[in-house]
Amino acid sequence: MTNHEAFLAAQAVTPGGVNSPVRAFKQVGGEPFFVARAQGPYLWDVEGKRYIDYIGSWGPMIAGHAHPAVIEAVQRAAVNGLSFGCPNPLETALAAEIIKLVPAVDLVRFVSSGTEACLSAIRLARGYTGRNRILKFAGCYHGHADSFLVKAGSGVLTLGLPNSPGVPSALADLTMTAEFNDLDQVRDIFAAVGSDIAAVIVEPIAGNMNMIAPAPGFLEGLRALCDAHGSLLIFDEVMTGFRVALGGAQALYGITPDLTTFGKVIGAGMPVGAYGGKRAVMEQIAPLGPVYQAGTLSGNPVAMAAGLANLALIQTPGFFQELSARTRELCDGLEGAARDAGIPLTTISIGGMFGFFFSDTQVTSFAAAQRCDIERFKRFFHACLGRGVYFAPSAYEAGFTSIAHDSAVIAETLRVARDAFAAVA
Ligand code: KE4
Repeated sequence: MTNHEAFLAAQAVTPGGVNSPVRAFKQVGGEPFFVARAQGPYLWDVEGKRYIDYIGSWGPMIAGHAHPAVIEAVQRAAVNGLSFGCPNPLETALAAEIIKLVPAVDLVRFVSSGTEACLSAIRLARGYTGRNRILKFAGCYHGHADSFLVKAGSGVLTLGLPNSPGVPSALADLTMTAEFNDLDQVRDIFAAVGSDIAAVIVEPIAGNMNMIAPAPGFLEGLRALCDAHGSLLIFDEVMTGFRVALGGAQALYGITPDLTTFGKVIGAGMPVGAYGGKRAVMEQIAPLGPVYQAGTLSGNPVAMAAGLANLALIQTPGFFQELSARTRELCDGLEGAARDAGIPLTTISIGGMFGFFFSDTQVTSFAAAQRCDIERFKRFFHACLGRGVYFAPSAYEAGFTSIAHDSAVIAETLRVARDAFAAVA
């Protein structure tokens, strides 16, 4: 079977032939390849072509694909049953591990996706504060719950407008949107309606507008404004959690959010999300409190076992030092290869997460990310893909390394990138 045949077959039974839109290559053009198997830093498609993978299932594969310890944990759990719908000790063990690694979290609730974690956190914040408004940031993504599929309206309140059909405007209206790293704008919004804001939700390091770090003082400012107005600060660490550092972005920046959402790494590729935070807030969740949230497969033993194996691997001594060094080596090499080709390129890397922009200046805002040379990105993406290196199929996504991306893999990547830059110069 060829990739094209696989895509035709998929399109016959699934909208767009994919189960998540970014996989369809709409942002870069062309057709997606279909994966037959993965191992370590590699994917193989149905035609047997091998790719060095810088997506890693969008974050979970921080130990590399099909890590023996994760596979063994999944197999060991699976033979005892796939899901019970009853409490099991593995849920307790994974919750305890997250609490150990993230001091801001006293209690954890597992769900089955990052979307579910973020929508539950928002409901909890609204239930805890008795308020309805939330504030998010343009370019930040918190999954596809209605309250998040909202774009900024006009005016200081930047009242929400649906950015997808099917999102009721009455609900979108309750989501205000500010610019990431624009603390003055956030201050103005709080000055206007701070007493109505249940929560601010933010990716502490933005990974859905490519990768953009918080400006100095930005996260601290959000913390202070939430404290001053009785709003909750929610760090969406679905992507950054256990990815940019062992304790996530909150450990890097020394900020204590009221709630944190997790996903990806804590499931090692199995469907897991989680939200957690201060006991006083989390105790409002059913069955302890009145805020309802539930899930048939929440905390299922196979997913918990996979997550436990992944969190054990990332606690191996020197894991994040090695991961960070390899990611930095990749980015430094990309910058050097682009420079030699006379192509403006800036990069960013933190832990096992990175971004590169076809721009001659550091990108610190969504607007700046949108001004980059997207057309050249598309050509570079395909020039790399054709040579066996798979970067994210969108200029607005971050990249992910794993501990399996050793120096030899990085060196091979940079040889390919050098040729690809020459091809798009
Ligand atoms: P999921 O529902 O896709 O598990 O998680 C939603 C989510 C929440 N918060 C953040 C910060 C996220 O990055 C995500 C999902 N990330 C995307 C990649 N940018 C998943 C890839 C996809 O949509 O297929």
